[in-house]
Amino acid sequence: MEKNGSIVPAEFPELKNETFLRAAQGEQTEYTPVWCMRQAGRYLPEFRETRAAQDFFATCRSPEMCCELTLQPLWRFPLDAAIIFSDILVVPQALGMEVVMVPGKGPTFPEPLKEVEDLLKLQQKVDVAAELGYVFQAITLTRHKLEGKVPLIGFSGAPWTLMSYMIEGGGSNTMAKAKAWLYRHPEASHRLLTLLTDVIVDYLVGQVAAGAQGGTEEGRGLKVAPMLQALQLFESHAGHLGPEQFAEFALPSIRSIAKRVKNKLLEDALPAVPMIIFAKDAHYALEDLAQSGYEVVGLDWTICPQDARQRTGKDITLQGNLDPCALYAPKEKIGELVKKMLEGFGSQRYIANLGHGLYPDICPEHVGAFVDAVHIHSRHLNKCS
Ligand code: 1CP
Repeated sequence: MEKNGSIVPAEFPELKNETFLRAAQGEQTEYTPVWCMRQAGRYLPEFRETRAAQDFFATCRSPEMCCELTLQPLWRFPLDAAIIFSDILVVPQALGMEVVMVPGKGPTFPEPLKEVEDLLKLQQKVDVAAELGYVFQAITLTRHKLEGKVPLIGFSGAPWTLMSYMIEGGGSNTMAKAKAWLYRHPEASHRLLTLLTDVIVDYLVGQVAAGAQGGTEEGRGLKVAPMLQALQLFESHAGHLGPEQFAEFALPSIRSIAKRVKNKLLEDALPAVPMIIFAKDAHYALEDLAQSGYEVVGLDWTICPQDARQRTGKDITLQGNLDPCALYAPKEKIGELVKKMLEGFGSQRYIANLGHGLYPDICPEHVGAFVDAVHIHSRHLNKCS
């Protein structure tokens, strides 16, 4: 694993649990795989302890810390996938913007984009390996330390969601400033979205290269490797756009990212990996999302499983969508809700998850109850079908 003192992406341990990857590719599974968005997070006391001493983005820049935080939930729960600990806002940082974590407030940009001219301050050509190499190192290290237990998911924010943070300067209830750009400066908005799309494509391909099996310096990927990773694109602010703005300002980049990442992986002789699109609150675009080039469509909890199945067709894997707040319910109730969700989606071509990330005050024991309920009820459903 170490070569000239540095960690290299090669000779990873053999994957022991392929259930998540099988479901993502549309193959039969013995049970429904499950993972949770934000499974590495503040609801875990050990996470709070590890994170307490350091600045959030300093944590993101430390491959050892990212690795440790990624693995923490796996020591507690029999999850079927890990997601690398990082944040979507490392991409605006790579474009030259400052982002700081303000305790009690969240991520903040001291100098957000205000005028169209501010676009010129951004790096127009980003050397992704130089700017985000620390994420790639975290992925390589984590792939080793995972010991093949489960696959590792890499991720990025989608262009519209990142653009909205870069203009708002942080979280916002209305996204009024970012949406004003779409109405007043459509051409500049497209320029920014294109710049982000270019960076995201290189960033996602770099993540696969960092975790791909057989990626030795002598013959990177020449042997076609088993797929040991997946990628998720987070369009967390899709719900602020209506159908028309989504079609104009979000969907084209979402489609382009899937197509370009897949082409680039092929060109670079890297393994193809399943891709997941999670566009929160974009129910109006469900049919389009199912056709946008991703193997898996992630759903928030406002969509009923049966409707989602009917609208997306048989050739797509769905992921989601229990309301994170359902985990405040007593454990028996969580079991009932999971059973209902599984009956709605069916146990195949399905990856169980929440409809959004875990909240910091959710009890870890209830997360365990959710994971166990998915495994138990899906095995039962499979036996009965
Ligand atoms: O101090 C802390 O620990 C801050 C909490 C925190 C954590 C644990 C933030 C700040 N980011 C993260 C990690 C993180 N972020 C992961 C880790 C892997 C995992 O899921 O286990 C991931 C995938 C993200 C992605 C992310 N960051 C998204 C997309 C998912 C989503 O929630 O919709 C978004 C929108 C962000 C921005 C962000 N980062 C952090 C916060 C509090 C926010 C939201 C800010 C806001 O809009 O108000």
